Amino acid sequence: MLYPKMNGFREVIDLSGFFDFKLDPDNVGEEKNWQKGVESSRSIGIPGSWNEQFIDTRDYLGPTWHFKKFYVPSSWKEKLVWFRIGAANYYAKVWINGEFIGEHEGGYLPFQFEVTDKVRFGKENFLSVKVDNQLSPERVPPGNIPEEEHPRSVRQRSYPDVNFDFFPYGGIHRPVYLFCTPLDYIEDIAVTTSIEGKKGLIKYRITKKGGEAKEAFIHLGDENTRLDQKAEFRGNMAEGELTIDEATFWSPDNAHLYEMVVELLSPEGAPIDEYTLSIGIRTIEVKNDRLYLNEKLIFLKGFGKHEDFPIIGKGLSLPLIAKDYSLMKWIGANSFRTSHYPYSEEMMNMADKEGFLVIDEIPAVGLFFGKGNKRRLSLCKQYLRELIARDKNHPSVIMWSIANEPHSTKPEAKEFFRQLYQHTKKLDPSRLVTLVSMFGLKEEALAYVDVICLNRYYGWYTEPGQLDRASHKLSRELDALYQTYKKPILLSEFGAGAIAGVHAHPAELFSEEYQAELIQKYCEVIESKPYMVGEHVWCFADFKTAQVAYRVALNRKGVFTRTRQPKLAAHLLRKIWIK
Ligand code: GCB
Repeated sequence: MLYPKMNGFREVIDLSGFFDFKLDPDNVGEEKNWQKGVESSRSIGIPGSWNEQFIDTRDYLGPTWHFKKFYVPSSWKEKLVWFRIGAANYYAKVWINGEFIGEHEGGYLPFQFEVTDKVRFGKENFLSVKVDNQLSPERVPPGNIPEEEHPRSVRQRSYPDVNFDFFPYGGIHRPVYLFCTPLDYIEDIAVTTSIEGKKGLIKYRITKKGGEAKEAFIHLGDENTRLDQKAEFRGNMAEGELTIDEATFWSPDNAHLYEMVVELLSPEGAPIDEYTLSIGIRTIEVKNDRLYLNEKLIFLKGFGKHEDFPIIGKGLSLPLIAKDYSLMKWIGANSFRTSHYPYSEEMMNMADKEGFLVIDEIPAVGLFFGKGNKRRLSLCKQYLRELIARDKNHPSVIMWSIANEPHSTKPEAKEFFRQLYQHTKKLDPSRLVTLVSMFGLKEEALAYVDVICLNRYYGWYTEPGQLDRASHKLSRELDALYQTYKKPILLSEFGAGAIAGVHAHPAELFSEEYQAELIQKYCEVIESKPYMVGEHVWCFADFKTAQVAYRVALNRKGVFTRTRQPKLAAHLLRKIWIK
């Protein structure tokens, strides 16, 4: 799926801004024809979650409506018109001028519909989007799970009753675009790269729709290189390969990007559509239980993160993205995981530019097994399909994560993850696949994955206040896990809660000192083991969770506060990571 871009053949209108907004707690909107509008509403800022923009909506998770008038230029008459939402959490239904356009399940991936026949050119149009974020055991990620389906102690039940540890913000979280393409257009481009000595090889596959175009013209370049090639379509697909003899490879040290311009040609040879992609030439592989980027050993230093900020909730904020990358660079990180859902396309583009290695995770968090497995599996497959369609061309993405901490002690979990692993490999054989585990040795599905991701909280949830015991247990467990699977291991979460400004000497729980000491001890253990391929601290910044007795207003495991000020641990990590 291509991100909408402006060029000589395509135009984009960003509909983000204020929308009219209305709650629909009794779910009567469709019956009452709110598709065509409502009498009373209030304004909501989009992109943004609805929870914190008003004082009466914080815990509201049911159906809501977003309305907006928009204009379609008459110059678009000879084009195809598309409507696209970057992400809406959790279930969205769209109407234009009262007519149903389409729907989408899953809160973190883009969806688009061709609406050429539904819009009025040169006139005002009316958009209504129903977004419903009810928690349900049927949904992924799940919530409101009945006791008999997934027993938990009363103390673990939060409000709202989510089966994961972040606030279930609802709303239109990413940009709403109207865009146009030519009638004959480039539908998709997929690129994979490889390396032979100094050579960089780029394989591409272009798919087109409509018309009689027989050829595409491909131009690849940077300040030193310029390659041009024609590719012929067979049916709707054209494939080819480009070789750069002295290529500059993409890596965190040098995030070098080439520009690839694809022109679609009419049968007479005139350009009729165009799309430009940024391409990084790099390889990623596991050899002898180690991780190699561009045939060189690589060690991942970084974080699990969240999309989370006061007031905007999970809404896209470009300044926040810029700030987070600048802090990650300052601290010496080279990677992060999109815990626990795909992040915005804007965040992913910046990872390519800034040279960060990304573990790209689907929203399969809090998975449990039993009734409803079939639906959960098919949703996870859908998420992987959509995620790979969206992110396949990013050099920054090195690994797909198929789940975070599934409650997978039941036998059916093994088959579930075998299928998900195979599904992912089939969709993208060029990248590694991981599962982020809390069960460690008891997690049978680790037999399938390429890299083992393990989350550990010795010294926090267990052995609180006893850091020597904690590192000893960690060391023993890592060795045992490696002996069993002989696979590279990434410690994908470890950390301690620290309330900024709370100090204790000797260190104790919730003090900045304790968080810093725990992180230091963990890094020492991890870096002493050659099979460990990285350390991702949990978490980059404090973040909002549902209300529960063991969270102090926020999850405090951030090494930065929620508003991005460093705690002691941030300064310490900078010393560890910038050597
Ligand atoms: C985990 C989860 C993460 C939580 C974290 C914690 O293992 O993957 O979502 O926030 O632990 O702080 O408990």
